[in-house]
Amino acid sequence: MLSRFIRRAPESFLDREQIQAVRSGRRGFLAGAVAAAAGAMATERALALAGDDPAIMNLPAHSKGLGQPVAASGYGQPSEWEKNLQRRQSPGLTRVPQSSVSFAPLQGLFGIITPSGLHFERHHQGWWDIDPSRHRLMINGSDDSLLKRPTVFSMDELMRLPSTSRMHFIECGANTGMEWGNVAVPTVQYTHGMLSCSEFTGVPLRTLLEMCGADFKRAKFVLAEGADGSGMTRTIPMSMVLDGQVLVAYGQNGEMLRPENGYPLRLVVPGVQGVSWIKYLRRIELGDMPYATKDESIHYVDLLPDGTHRQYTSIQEVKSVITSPSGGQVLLEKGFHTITGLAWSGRGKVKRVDVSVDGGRNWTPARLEGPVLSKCLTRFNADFVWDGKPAFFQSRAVDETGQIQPTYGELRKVRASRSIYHNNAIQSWALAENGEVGNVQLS
Ligand SMILES: Nc1nc2c(c(=O)[nH]1)N[C@H]1C(S)=C(S)[C@@H](COP(=O)(O)O)O[C@H]1N2
Ligand SMILES: [Mo]
Repeated sequence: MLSRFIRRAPESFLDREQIQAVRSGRRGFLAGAVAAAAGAMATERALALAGDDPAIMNLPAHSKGLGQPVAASGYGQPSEWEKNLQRRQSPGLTRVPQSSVSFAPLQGLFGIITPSGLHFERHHQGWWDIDPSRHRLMINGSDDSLLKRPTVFSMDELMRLPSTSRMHFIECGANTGMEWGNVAVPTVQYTHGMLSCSEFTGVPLRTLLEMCGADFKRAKFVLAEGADGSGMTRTIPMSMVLDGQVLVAYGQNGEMLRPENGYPLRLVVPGVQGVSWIKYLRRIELGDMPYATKDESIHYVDLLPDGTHRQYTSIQEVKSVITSPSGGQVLLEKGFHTITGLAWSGRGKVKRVDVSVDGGRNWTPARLEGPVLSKCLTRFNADFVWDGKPAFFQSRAVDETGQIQPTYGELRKVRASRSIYHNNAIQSWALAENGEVGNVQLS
């Protein structure tokens, strides 16, 4: 039985074992595995490698029987074994689930794209699955001189126009908000999970405004309005629209937007806090001054140490977080581990990420995994060999404009600790001798 198994699938089996061997630091074992892979595998060697591991010694049912038919489900679902990877709500954070948040499970994601079904959700008055054949986008001016041809577009009309696809992160301005005062939540899902990244497809807003005859000299501001009951409206400066980056988007990761994320139409405002990415987008109005809507004059403002408010901020500043090892995870063995995380900046590309395992005393540059795109998540990795002693993991991102992610100490000097929004401080995770990782704050 054993030799038959080895004849059938030696390479894939060895690859997995090699990875496990590296992870657990069993170097001698690894050398043996590599040697065995290189040449024809002798039976004794294979037996030694397999040990008495039942996962190898007993041929599993899936290697003997007939599998599932194609199209068992018309829309594929994740493996049964991945059920634990879920968006989650923070119990007690909000009073009703319609005006609430679900956080993306950053600790379990790879690369930079967030699977659409795990994209964080932030609704002010619940989500809707709007019939696209009845959805309209109206574009008008606050007076007719700002826009020559006010127009109402159907989805069909919009989807005939030249489109573009671009990968961008979206982060709620309140992400990491619970941590302002002190450590508040246990896992990276709750500290940083109001963050996601997708490939969005849509029509540049600039193209639509040109079609409608906008007076770009006088129309300095854009008001975007959603079709849900929240009356979600935000002012966007025209300067942001003119460079072509703002999209009226219907696509997300190769398919239509998910209902939770604004189906059938949402605004994509790269680099800007999530609240400006109006979902269920139904109206764009051009104006010659900011609109001072409730979501910019009352909400999403920062209380400064001198008691004044910082309003109309929009860019999400440079930030990063180690997603693994992170709070709630456990290192099972000493030896080699990969430190992995995400970095992003609303001002452009991430230039560098430094990683520390001693709470910020020493820093080493992490590897930035490509592609490194503007206003998009960037994946970074760094090597860590655990000697069994306590450690403090931190990451610090620098963007292409030279902005450096601040420590809590530096951020609180200018912003005190009573804010809710715009916390881009360096996150620390403490590794204990028993392998448990927890959330701590170091200044
Ligand atoms: N129409 C509408 N647009 C909206 C919101 C909303 O409640 N209604 N919430 C905003 C906020 S605060 C954020 S952070 C993002 C969240 O987008 P997501 O739910 O796709 O993650 O949508 C923004 N756009
Ligand atoms: Mo938000």
